[in-house]
Amino acid sequence: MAEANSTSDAVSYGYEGEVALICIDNPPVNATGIAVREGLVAAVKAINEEAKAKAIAIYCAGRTFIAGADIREFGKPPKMPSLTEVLNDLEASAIPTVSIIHGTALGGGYETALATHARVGMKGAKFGLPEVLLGIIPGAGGTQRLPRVSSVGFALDIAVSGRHAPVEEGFEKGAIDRIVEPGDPREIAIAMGQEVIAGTLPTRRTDQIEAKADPEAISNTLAMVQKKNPHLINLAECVKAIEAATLPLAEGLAKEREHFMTCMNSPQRSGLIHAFFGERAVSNIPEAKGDTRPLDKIGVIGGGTMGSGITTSCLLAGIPVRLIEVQQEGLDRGVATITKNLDGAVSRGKMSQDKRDAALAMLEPSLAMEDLADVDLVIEAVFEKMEIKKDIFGKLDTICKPGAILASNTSYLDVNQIAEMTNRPQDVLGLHFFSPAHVMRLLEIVQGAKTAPDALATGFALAKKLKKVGVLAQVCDGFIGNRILGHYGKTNAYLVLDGASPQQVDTALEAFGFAMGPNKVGDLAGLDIGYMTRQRKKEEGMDPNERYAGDVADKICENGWYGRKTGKGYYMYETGAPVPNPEVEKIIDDVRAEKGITPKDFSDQDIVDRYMTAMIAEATRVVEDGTAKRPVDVDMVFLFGYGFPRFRGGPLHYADTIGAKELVARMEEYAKEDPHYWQVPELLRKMAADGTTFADMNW
Ligand code: T1G
Repeated sequence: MAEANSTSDAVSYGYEGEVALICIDNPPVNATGIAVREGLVAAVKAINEEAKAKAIAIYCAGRTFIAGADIREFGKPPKMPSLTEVLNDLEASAIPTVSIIHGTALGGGYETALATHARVGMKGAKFGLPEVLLGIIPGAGGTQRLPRVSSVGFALDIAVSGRHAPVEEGFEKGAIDRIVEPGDPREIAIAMGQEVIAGTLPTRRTDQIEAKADPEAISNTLAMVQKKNPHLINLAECVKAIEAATLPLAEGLAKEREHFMTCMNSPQRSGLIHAFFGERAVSNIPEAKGDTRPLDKIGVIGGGTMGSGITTSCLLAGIPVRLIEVQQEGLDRGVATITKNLDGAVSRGKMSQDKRDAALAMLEPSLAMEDLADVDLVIEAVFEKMEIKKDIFGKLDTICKPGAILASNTSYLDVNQIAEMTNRPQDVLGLHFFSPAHVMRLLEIVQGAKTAPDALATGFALAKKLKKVGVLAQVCDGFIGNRILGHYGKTNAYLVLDGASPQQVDTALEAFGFAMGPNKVGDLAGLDIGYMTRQRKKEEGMDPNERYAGDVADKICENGWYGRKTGKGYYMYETGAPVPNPEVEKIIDDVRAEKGITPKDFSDQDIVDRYMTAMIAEATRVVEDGTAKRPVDVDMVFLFGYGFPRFRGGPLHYADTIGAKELVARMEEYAKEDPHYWQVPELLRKMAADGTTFADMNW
């Protein structure tokens, strides 16, 4: 413990002259778990009772100031004292208090700082109230105290965006009282405590400051959140809580509590917290740990959409790339796309012009595969044809240095077959990026039968370097995401064949929370990709029991309508918002007539239930056969690669809100129409029988 007197496992206090120091030490991020809450109350009480100090300075050990309440405590029976009570005691301290912020002061952490009588931030530190990203709102005074020390407008900005703001900006807005050079938090705590005593660092009790009302900012923000995030309930709750900041603090805190509990009790909270921990859990596996190989230079083969996106992602991460194409025209197109991607990042304020120039300078275009002899990793991103990929890996085997990792960006194909084209299958794996590869955060890391542990761990190291969410997948047709998509995508087609319109399906699923319905997504990605996959599957031979799902989509493609890139698909893309393509309606009617289908009415809920049940069915099989390690891995694939609504946590987190019994019953009901398609996974039957949930299978 940093200080002499421990008041809990995580808090200690001591004295330097007339300055009392409270140290919080609760790794990894000093979250305000019960040990911190109890320890802090006891320390403030003891120091005031001992009456030896004229100032109290609060600082944290480790890499950061308090990064929030302990999220792992959510959903469990609350332990007293609550953080709100702790901070009210802290604020009432007769001896003035100051908080020393290094790293990040977030959520309950920044609320702790707001309850002290002055806030000092080290240059480079960040602060924020990111609770909304977890489906809740600040619940320990943040919505009441920030408007008092700063303004209602700034409080709305910080709390509704959830962004981590630099302390320097906070200083300008009154949210931070002093900026100091970075240094040892304890030393700075002593110095700032002395400044409080000397009166050179003014202090003020936040509860004695009145917040100035700003009804315009409140109504504008309310309108904005309802327009921008119509699904999320907590943003409006947050605005309403901040609106109460003009009340006396005790009343305002009570209001905040009401809005906080509304969010706490919403399923959105558990979905968003599942997403928070899931994003970290996917790389918290043995395969992601251990030795890795160097990633100082990467080779990318193919300058198409995927190749140039992957190259951009590497350059943005500061990794030099050698880009290989077979013809000058293709190479020029690749370089042009990469340049456009980087310029886009500059125009969106994501990077400076200097950084853009430096990134582009690390790009080495080449027409010679031999130039890959010295790279650490090759990522092949050429046409999705096995023969082409096999040919390339055969060549790479003779060109690349020993120990170089050979990866394929294939979306479906068998990585083991590709690896067999080399004498080094231990160096081969799949690295499946998602389009646009410099934007989409998902990276499926596909383990081949002979992939070496350090090659696999290097895949995860690359994901971390590229700020991607790397998820381990085993080899099968389409790995985790595309295999599941391949299954539930048919439900979309069956719904249209049996009576729903493509627009109704899209609208129902957008109301469920998807950013875009499946038919709009098809138009965006290009309907020709699905068409080629269906042709490949036909050539490989389909199960005679399977109901073909491609009748309508095939006819659309056979008209040369591939979606946005041809201006026509399920929708027309002339001017403004896409409008339904009336000729598709005719195609649907013709196909139904051909197949003797009498269309039936589906409610939007029917559509969501069938679509989600199909997704859950195949997702269960993917966990059952080990293609995915745990349900959370499937969930993160869909959150970061398929636009699944984050507040629902992912298909299997969502499945637990329905329950295995109900899901089995639904599938058995739907199976009356199509027993082959609606087979119930054994795992789901077992869960229905023994009451286990997908959450029970996560670790
Ligand atoms: N509670 C519990 N564990 C936490 C945590 C938290 N608040 N924050 C991080 N961790 C764990 C995380 O799971 C990981 O564990 C390890 O710490 C390192 O995190 C009343 C109710 C601080 C910017 O939303 O944004 O306060 O995987 O890998 O990339 O109003 O963590 O190693 O086992 O993310 O350097 C509000 C959440 C809470 C901030 C560091 N606070 N944390 O990022 O490391 S709600 C937040 C972060 C609240 C009050 C309300 C980031 C970080 P493991 P990491 P990092």
